Amino acid sequence: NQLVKDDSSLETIDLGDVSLAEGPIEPPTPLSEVKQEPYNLPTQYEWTTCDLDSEDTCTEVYNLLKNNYVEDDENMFRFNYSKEFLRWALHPPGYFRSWHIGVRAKTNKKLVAFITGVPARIRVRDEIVKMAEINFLCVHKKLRSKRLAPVMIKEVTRRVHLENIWQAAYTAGVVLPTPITTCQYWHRSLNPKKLIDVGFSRLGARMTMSRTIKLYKLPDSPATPGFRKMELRDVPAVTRLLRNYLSQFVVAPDFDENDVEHWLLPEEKWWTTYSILKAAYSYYNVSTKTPLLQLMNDALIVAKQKDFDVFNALDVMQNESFLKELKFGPGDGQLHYYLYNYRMRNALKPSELGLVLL
Ligand code: NHW
Ligand code: EN5
Repeated sequence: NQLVKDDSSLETIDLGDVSLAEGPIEPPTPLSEVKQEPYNLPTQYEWTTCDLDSEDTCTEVYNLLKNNYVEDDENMFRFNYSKEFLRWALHPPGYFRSWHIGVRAKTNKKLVAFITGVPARIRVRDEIVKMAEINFLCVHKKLRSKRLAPVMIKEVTRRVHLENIWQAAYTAGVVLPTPITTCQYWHRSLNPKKLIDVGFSRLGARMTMSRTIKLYKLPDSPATPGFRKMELRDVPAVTRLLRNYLSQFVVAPDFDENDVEHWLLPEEKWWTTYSILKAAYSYYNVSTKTPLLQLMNDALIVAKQKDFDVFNALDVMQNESFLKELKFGPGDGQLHYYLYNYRMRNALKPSELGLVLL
C-alpha cells in the first residue's frame, strides 16, 4: 500500500495502489503479468495486424474508414482520409505495427473493424509521460452495438502495455469519462458558395450569395515577407521555436527533431482532388516577430490558393486571439480530450492545451 499526498492540502490519504494526486492512477504491473494472448472476439471474427505498407491492406483500411468512420451529428459528412494520410498518421518515429489492429470476418476475411495507437511523449505540467495516441476506432456500420468496441479498446490497451506504456491520449466527439478539456470547432469559409451548396454552411440572415462571397474574399498572396513552406533544413529551428512555444501549455507534446520532421514537414501528395470537400486543419501555429493574426491570415490565403474549401481550427492554445477577427465561425461539433490512466486535478481551459491530434 502506498501513501499519497493530496497536493491541495497537506493531508495524506491512504488509497492502496490508487492515487488521487495529479499523475498516474494505476501503477504499472510487471510485464510478465500482462496477458500474453489476445482477448476473445465473438467466434465469427479474428484479429489481424494491419501492415499499412501493403497497398492492399492500406486500401482495405481506407475503404473501411471512408464508409464507416466519424460523421457530423446530422450524418451529412464523413471523414475521408487518403491512404497517404493514413500511412503518415500511423508511421511516426518509433511506431509499433502491432498497434495497428484490425478485425476480420472469418468467412470472407473482410476487414470489419479497426483501432490504432502510435507512441508519443506528452508533457503534463513538468512530467514527460510516454503515451499511446489512440485513433481511428471504427466498427463497420452493420456490426454496431454488439460491444465490439470495448474488446478492441481492451486489446489495444494490452498491446500498449506489452511495450511497457501505461498511459494514453485520445479525442472524441462524444462525452466519455472524463474529459481533460472540451474544445470547440471553428470553421473559416474559403469557398462559401460550395460550402453552402453542399450543406456544410448556410446563407446568413439578410445575406445574399454575392455579399457572402465578398465577405470571405482573401488576397491572392500572403502579406508576410519571406512567408514560405518549411523545408528539411528548417527542422532544427522549427523544433526550437515549437518546443519553446509549447512549454507554456499544461498538456503538450514533447517533440524532438525527428518528431518535427515527421509531423511538421509539409507533405503535399495527400490531397488528390476526389473528395467533395477539402478541409485544411490548423495544427501548431507559432509566431514571434510576425503578429499571429497576420500569420494565420496568410495561412488562409495559401489554403485558398491550394483549393481548400474550408479551414478548420479548435480553440486550443492561442487560437482564440484570431478566430473571430479572421471570420471563423463556431461549428456544431465539439472535441473532448482524454487521458487514460492519468488524473488531472482540474479540467483545463482549451487555451491551456497545447496538443492537436489527427
Ligand atoms: S473518436 C472516433 C471514434 N470512431 C467513430 O466515431 C467512428 C464511427 N463510429 C463507430 O465506428 C477518435 C462506432 O460507433 C464505435 C463504437 C467504434 C465508435 N471512444 O461496440 P459498441 C478515436 O478513435 C463506447 C471510446 O457496442 P459501437 C479515439 C460506448 O460508450 N469509447 O458500440 C478512440 C460504449 O461503452 P459503455 C466509445 O457503436 C478512443 C461502448 O463503446 C466511443 O458498435 C478509444 C459501446 O460499444 C469512442 N469514440 O462502436 C478509447 N464511442 O462503457 C481509448 C463509443 O458506455 C482508451 N464508445 O457501454 C485508451 C486505450 C489505450 C490505453 C493504453 C494504456
Ligand atoms: C478525432 N481525431 O461534428 C476524430 N464536425 O464543427 C474524432 N460541422 O464539421 C472527431 N451538421 O459546423 C469527432 N458547419 C468530432 C468531429 C465530428 C465531425 C463534426 C463539425 C465540427 C462540422 C460543420 C458541418 C455541419 C453540417 C451539419 C459546421 C458550419 C460552418 C460555418 C461556416 C461559416 C461560419 C459559421 C460556421
